[in-house]
Amino acid sequence: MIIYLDGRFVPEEEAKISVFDHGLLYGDGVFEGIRAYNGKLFRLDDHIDRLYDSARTINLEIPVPKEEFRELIEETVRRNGLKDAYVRPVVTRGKGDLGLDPRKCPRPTIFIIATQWGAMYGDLYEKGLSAITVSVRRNPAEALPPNAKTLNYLNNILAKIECNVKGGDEAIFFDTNGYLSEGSGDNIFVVKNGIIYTPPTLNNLRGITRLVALECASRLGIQCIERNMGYYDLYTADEVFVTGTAAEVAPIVKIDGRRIGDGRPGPITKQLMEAFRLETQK
Ligand code: PXG
Repeated sequence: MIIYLDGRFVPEEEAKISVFDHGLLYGDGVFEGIRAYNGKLFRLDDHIDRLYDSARTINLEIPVPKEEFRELIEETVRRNGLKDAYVRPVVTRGKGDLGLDPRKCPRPTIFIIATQWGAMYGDLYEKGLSAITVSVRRNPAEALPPNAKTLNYLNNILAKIECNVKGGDEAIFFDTNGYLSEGSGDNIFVVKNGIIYTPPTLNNLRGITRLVALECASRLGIQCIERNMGYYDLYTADEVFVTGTAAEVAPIVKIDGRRIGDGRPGPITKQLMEAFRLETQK
């Protein structure tokens, strides 16, 4: 595996960063997760824009213009000979001292990993996932905005741990107001009476797959409404699905042990799964 690290393409064994890197010491950095389908990076510009916006949120200046970053990502995929890939660009505050102060970090660290990665949930796309609503709340926007994709992912990992312990495939977050937020690594949608609902993006990541799903739905003539929801909306839904670069479009058929709809992936979810698949093959 060839990794891009700070200006060089190196074998994985040589891709090492300092123990003084603030990305490691404090989770001080930002990242993206991008898929390539058939050699083409899916919605690359949107991911680049979000990476730079995440960096802007934490006052981190990425020392490379967007166009160059874009080419580095494409080159990393090429050098690894990948057609269908998952790519992880990371920018950290860089090497500093043991204090928090980012002014002690003169140069951000940049690395890009590209790897083969198929369907995240295997055969669950046909059967549907079982989800767990977790007691840990999504980080409030006034503390750490979920819109910024930072390396500080413990909030999500705590949700995943709780979900694992309770035997689910994916965690579902509520925010500190009790509103439905998102999954640990994907956005959430509820279908009721033929209409798709999804939470507004203050309390979740502005997912790129989320946008693609909304585009597909509107093209199919399915009405989509952004609105705050509670667990009532979740438990009484006809269909629930999640979207993400890793998860793609994945049906949820059980939540907290309760059957959603008829307990099988619903027609609107299936329609969107197919529309999304076609979108990735364009
Ligand atoms: N919400 C969160 C919290 C995410 O981390 C999404 C939504 C979906 O966004 P996109 O733009 O990809 O549609 C993500 C995606 C994983 C994993 O293992 C997921 C993500 C990052 C790293 C790992 O599921 N992010």
